[in-house]
Amino acid sequence: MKITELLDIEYPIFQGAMAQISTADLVGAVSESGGLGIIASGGMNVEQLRSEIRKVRAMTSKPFAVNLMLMMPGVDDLVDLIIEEDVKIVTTGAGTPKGFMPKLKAANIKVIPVIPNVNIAKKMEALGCDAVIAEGFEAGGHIGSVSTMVLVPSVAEAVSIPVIAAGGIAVGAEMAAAFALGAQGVQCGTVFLASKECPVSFAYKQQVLNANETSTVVTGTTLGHPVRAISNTLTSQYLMLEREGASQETLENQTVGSFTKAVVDGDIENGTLMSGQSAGLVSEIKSVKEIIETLMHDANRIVSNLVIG
Ligand code: TUI
Repeated sequence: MKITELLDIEYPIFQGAMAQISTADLVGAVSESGGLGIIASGGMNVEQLRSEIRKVRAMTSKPFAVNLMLMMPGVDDLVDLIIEEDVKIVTTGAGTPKGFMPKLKAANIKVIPVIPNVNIAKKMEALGCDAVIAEGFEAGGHIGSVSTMVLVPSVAEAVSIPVIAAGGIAVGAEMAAAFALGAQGVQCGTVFLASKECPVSFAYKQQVLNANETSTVVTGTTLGHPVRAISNTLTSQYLMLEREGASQETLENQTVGSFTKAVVDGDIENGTLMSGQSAGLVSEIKSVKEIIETLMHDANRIVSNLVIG
């Protein structure tokens, strides 16, 4: 079954769950425009998540999802809330949803994990997941090590459930390419970060618009949790400390509260401006509706005109 039919959405475009960013304002706009809006529950408690779910429902009657950041403590309570609030679709990140599968499936919830390689994709299929989001190294935030170009066809070959491509996708040409690689949909974060409806500081959006394809860097590789963000004073200091072999404690102290500094305060030098490499392809702030319609229109036009050989 097509992913649009499976989830009852108009367009095969997911909005990536960005912690502290993908809240009702953005999610409601994406779902109302025919894509799949996804609430990022990372950093939220039960009451905050309940409030965001209800705000989205006040904005749209169309389907939306909640993302579970599995590294976060307190996920159990959020799972119970999702079931209680009758949310129909859950995406997961940064771990395996194994422990929650019986509960989620008993509640008839579609479960769609983000995965960084074929091995984990196969495990998710065996667990009974409904689809997977194959997220490449180009993505923003916490990332795996395989590029989208290699990951998507490898995962599409290895599993029979639908594959959604993520990491680096911001324009129609890339959406067309993702479908050519075997994906049935795309998930985009960075392009929605720069949307009118996105609640981040204007300074953060401006840095995405100013970025080119070389503007992001990956920090945290030495600690085993690589994170992609726009290069600034904080990432330069952090990378220097990593090169000098600084301790885990020293490195972790560098980034305490740094994401909030970027999202809320607009501190573009000392905040962590998580973003994918596709920031280089985003040059103007558009409405969510315009972003979705442009992606669909351009991808279809490019596919129709494609000639090989
Ligand atoms: O989760 C993400 N991206 C994120 S989470 C996040 S919050 C954060 N902030 C600071 C430091 C660290 C995290 C920011 N960005 N993407 C989805 C993703 N999932 N990428 C990689 C994975 C993943 C990794 C391992 C999924 C499954 C997995 O293992 C499954 C297993 O077999 O245990």
